[in-house]
Amino acid sequence: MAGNDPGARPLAPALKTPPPASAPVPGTVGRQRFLAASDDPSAPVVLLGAPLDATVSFRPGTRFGPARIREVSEGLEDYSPVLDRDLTQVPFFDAGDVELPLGDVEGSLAAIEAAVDAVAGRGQLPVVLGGEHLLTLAAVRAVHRHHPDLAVLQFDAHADLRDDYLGVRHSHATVMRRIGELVGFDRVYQVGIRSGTREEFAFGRARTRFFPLQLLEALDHVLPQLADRPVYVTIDIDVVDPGAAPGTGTPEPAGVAPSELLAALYRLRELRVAGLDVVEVCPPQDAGDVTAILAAKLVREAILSFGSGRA
Ligand SMILES: [Mn+2]
Repeated sequence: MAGNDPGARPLAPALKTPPPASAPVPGTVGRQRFLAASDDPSAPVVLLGAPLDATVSFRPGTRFGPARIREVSEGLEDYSPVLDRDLTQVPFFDAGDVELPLGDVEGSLAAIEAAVDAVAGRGQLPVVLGGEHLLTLAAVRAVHRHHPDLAVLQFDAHADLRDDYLGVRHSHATVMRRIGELVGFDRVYQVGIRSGTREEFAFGRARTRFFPLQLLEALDHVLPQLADRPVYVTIDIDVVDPGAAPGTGTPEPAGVAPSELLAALYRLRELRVAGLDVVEVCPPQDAGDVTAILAAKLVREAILSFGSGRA
């Protein structure tokens, strides 16, 4: 009996992740980094992974999104020929992933909110890698605290406007409903939407700035309305056609081309973007990583578009 042997040494303590408070962004654990990330936690842009994968309704796996997006980012150049700028000119810090209490949706949202709040509170631009779309509620809560006049611009195949999904109010299928309740439905701009219930479409047409079945044309109306206020941009990768972005949990046929989504992103350069995410990348469903690579390219172009001029 080791316990009775005065010569017995206690077992080595279990390895623990570092106390979250010591991380540059509270609650995060560093893993691999995105292409060309800087070592400076005070960089004007902070990338955060939020591997939430709790309420997806069809095919799970978004928890692997942030890691895979970082991994494949190494295959991209750090130079954007469209923006004529490279990632060394726009320093950004990769804080790693928010550590989530698995199975605890409310606790996970609180952890994501705290991490994004720390970034936004320092005047840095949070760029969040998902993870499922529900994480956007946590991120918007945090950014909204620092920008009370925040508007939210959503690119998505789905309206995500259900009041509940199978009785659950916090779900990736209800996220824009909850966000509208927070910031005001007249500040929720929804483009690219091509799927939802009759009730969601009726609700969107009546309450939000709802632009179903169009993307670039919608921006002609949306951009002038957003000109004077901070904007949180949420990009659900399933807005893209599943032929070009199959690695997602709830694919919806007949979406836009990657080039059209990128063109939309470039048009947002004139906006005051206060936060951004790319969500719903599901690596187990991907084909040749094309969806993760597209997400990485969107992240690079977003950093180069919205990160400069913030230093
Ligand atoms: Mn969505």
